[in-house]
Amino acid sequence: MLEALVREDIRVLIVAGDLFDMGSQNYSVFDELCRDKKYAGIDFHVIPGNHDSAIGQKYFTAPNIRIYNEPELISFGDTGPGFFFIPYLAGKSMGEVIAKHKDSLPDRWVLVGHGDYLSGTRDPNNYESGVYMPLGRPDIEYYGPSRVILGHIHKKMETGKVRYPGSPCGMDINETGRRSFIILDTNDLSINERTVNSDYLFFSENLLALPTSNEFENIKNKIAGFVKSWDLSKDEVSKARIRLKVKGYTSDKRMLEAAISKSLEGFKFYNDEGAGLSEVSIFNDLERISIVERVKEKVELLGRNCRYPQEKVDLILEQALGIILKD
Ligand SMILES: [Mn+2]
Repeated sequence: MLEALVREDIRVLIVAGDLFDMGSQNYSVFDELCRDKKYAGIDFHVIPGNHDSAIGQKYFTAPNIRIYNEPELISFGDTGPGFFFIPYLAGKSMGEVIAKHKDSLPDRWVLVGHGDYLSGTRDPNNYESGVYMPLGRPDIEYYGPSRVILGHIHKKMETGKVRYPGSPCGMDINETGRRSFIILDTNDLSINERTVNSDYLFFSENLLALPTSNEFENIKNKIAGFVKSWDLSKDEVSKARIRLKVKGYTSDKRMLEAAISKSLEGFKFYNDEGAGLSEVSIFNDLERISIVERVKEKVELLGRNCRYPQEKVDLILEQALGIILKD
C-alpha cells in the first residue's frame, strides 16, 4: 500500500481503526516503517478502533504519525473538504458524537469512523458479534456528510454514501479474494479502489458431490467454474490458498480426491489442509444412484427456471440426497 502511495505521490494515509490488535504492547514495527525515509513524505492519520482503542500518541516516535483519541475536525489544504475523525468510543454512537460537534462542521465534510453502519440491511461481521459504535441512516440524512468512510467491517462494502474499504490484507480464510484500499480525491470526492499486492489470496468454496455416473467429470467442471470466477493471473495463482468444503456422496473417495487435485493443479490448499472430504460418504447402490441422476436433472431444471443461485440448487439437492440415500 505504501509503495502505491509513493508511486502516486499521495501524502496522506488515513487508517480507520483496528490497525493493531488488542493486547499489543509494542508498536515499533509500525513506528519504524513510518520513520523509513522512503515513507517520510506520508502523514499517517490513525483512528483507534475497538481492537486498539488504547493506543495513544506517546506510543510512537515517528514525527509523521498522528493518533486521534478525541473526535476532531481537520483539513488537508485550503480547498478540500473537512474531515471529521471519530475514534471508537465504547458505548457511544457516532450520531451522538456528531451531534456535539454539528455547529463546527463545514458544508463539505467527510466522516471517518469505526463501527457499524445500520442501514437496515446488515452483513454480519465474522469477527465480532454485537453492535459497535453504530451510525444510523438518519444520522447521515440529518447531518449530511458528503462521504462516510468506515473501518470495522473486514468485507468491502458500499451502501449509499457509506464506504467500507475492507481489510487491506486477508486475516484468514474468511477474508476471500483480492484485498484493496481506496483513494479519495479531495477535489471531487471521487473514490478509486486499488488492489493491495498481498502475500496471500484466500478462496473458500463449497462443493456438493453426487454419486452419479459422471460424478468426477461434474466435480472437475464445478472446480473449473470456481477457478474461472477467481480470475487470477499466474502470479496470483501462486499466492492463492484454497479451502474446499465438500459434502455429499461419492462412489469412490480416492477417485474423488484425485479429480479434485487434478482440477486444482498448481494451487495450494489453505494450511495444507487438502480437499476436505470428511463430510463425504460412500454410496454404491446403482438403483438409487439412477434415482439421484433423475432428481439432479429435475432440480437443476427447477433452478434454471426459477433462476436460483447455485448454492440454493445445491442445498435442495443435498436435502433430496439425504432422503434418497438414507439407509
Ligand atoms: Mn473493529
